[in-house]
Amino acid sequence: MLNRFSRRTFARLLGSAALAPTALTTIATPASAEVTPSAPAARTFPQGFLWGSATASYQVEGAVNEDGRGPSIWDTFSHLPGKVKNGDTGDVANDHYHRYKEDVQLMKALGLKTYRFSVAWPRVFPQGTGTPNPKGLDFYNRLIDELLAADIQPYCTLYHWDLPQALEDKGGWQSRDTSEAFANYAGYVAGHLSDRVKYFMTLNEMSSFVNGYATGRHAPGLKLPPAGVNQVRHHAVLAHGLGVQAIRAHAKPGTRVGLAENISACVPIIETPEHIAATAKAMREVNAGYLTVIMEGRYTDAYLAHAGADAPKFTDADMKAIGTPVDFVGLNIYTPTYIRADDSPAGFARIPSPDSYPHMMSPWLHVGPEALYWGPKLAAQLWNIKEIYITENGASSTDVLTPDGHVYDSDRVMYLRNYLTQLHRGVSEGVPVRGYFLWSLMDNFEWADGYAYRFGIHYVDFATQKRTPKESAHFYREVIARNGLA
Ligand code: GBH
Repeated sequence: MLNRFSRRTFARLLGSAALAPTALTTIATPASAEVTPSAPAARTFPQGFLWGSATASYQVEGAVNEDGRGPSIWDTFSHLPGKVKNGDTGDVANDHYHRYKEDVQLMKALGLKTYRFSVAWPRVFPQGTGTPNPKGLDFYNRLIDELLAADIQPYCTLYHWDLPQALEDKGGWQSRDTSEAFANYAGYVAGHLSDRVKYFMTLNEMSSFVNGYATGRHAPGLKLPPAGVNQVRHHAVLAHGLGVQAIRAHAKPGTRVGLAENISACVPIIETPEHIAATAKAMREVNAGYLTVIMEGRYTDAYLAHAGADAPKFTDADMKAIGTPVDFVGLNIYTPTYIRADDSPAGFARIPSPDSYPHMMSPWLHVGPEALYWGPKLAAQLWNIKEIYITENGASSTDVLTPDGHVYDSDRVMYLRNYLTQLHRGVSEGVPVRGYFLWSLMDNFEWADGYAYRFGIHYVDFATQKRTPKESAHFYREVIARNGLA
C-alpha cells in the first residue's frame, strides 16, 4: 500500500510536513508483538452502582400446577391454538421453580449485585382474592433466602402479566375491582417479604399488558374499542397507585416502592436545543397514559382531548391515588422513539424508522443506544426523579449453541456495549440512574414468541434445562467486575 505513494505524497496526505523518515518507517512496519495497545479511557460507573439481571414468574418458573397455584390468563392464552409461536406454553419454561438454587449460582458466577424477579399473583392468591395460599409465598421465601445468602439484593415486581384467571373471568383489567384486588395482594406480599426485600415494583410495563386488551397479541387476547382500552389503562395506573399505598401500609418502614414501566424513550433525531426541547415535550405526551399520569396525578389536556368521548371514567380520588409519590422509577428501555421539532400545535413530530433500520431478532427491537441516554435523562428532568433504575434492557439474537458449547452472540455483546456506553454518558452527567437490570439472566418464555426468541445471556436447552453462558455472559461478568466498560 505504502509503496504506491512517494514518501512526500504520503507526508502531504497526512498533512504533516514534519514527518520524519524514521516516523514513516515506523508507520510502514507492522506493529511488533511487543507493542501493548493503549487501553481505551475507562468508562467507570459510580461506586455502588447496582448491576443486576431480571426475569419474570411466568417466563421462567414452570410448575404451573404445583403447591396450589391457580391458573393465570397466560396459562389460558398460551394453551389456545395459534396464540403463541409453535404452540409453546409456560407449563415447564425454565423449571426455575425447582432449579432456583442452580440459577442463583449462575447469578453468583456473574457477580450480580441484584436480581429482579416477579411474584406470581396466582401462586399467592389462586383465585386472585380471598384466602392466601402459604405454599405459594414459600417459594419466594426460599428464593429470597438463597439470594441473600449469595449476597444478591432482591428487587421484587408484584405483577408481570400473570393475572389470576378467576379475576379475568370477572372482567380482568376492565373492572375496577381488579385494581383493588391488586392492592390487597401487593400489600399482603410486601407485608410478608419486606423483612428481607427493600425494593418493590408494583406493575411491570402497563403499556405492554394493556395491549392484551387492544391488539389481542397478548393475554387475554381481547380487541376492545378505544373507550374500553382507555378504561383498562386507567385501571392499570390506578392499581399501581393503590398498590403503592397498600405496600406502604403493610411493609416495614424503609421499604421503597416504585414501578417498572416500558416508556417510549424519546430521542432527538438531531441533538440541538430546539429538537431537544421538542423531545422533552414528546416524552411527556407519548407516555401520557402511563408514566406521565403517575408522575403528575392528572391526564394531560392533550391526552383527554385526543380521547374525546372515549376518555376513561375516573374520580378525583382515583387521580389522587394514581399520583401517590413513588420512591424510585424503573424504566424498561429497549428501543428509541425518534423525535424532531416541528411547527404543528404539539411542537414535535415522531420520526418512524424505515424497514432498513437495524434491529435484533425481534423485529420490533430497533437498535438505538441513545435511548439509554435520553430516556432516563428526560424522565429525571421532566418529573424531578431522584432515583432511577433501568429495570430492563437487553436483546434477542439467533444464538446458536456450537457442538463444543459456545454461543457467539457478538450482536448482543455489541448491543449491550453500545447501550451501556450511552448509559454511562448520562450517569457521568449526573442522571440519577442507580442500577441496571439486564433482560435476561437466561433464555425464557418470550410471550407470544414462545421459546423461538432468546433474550438470555445464558443459553437454555429447553429439552435438558442445561444453562450455558453465552459470550455476553462473559462480557457482563467483566463489566460488573470492573464496574464499567474497559
Ligand atoms: C419486555 O417487554 C417484557 O417486560 C419482558 O417480559 C420481555 O420478555 C422483554 O421485554 C423482551 O420482549 O410483537 O409487534 O406486538 C418489552 C416491550 C412490548 C416489546 C410488547 C414487544 C410487542 C410488539 N415489549 N411488544 S409486537
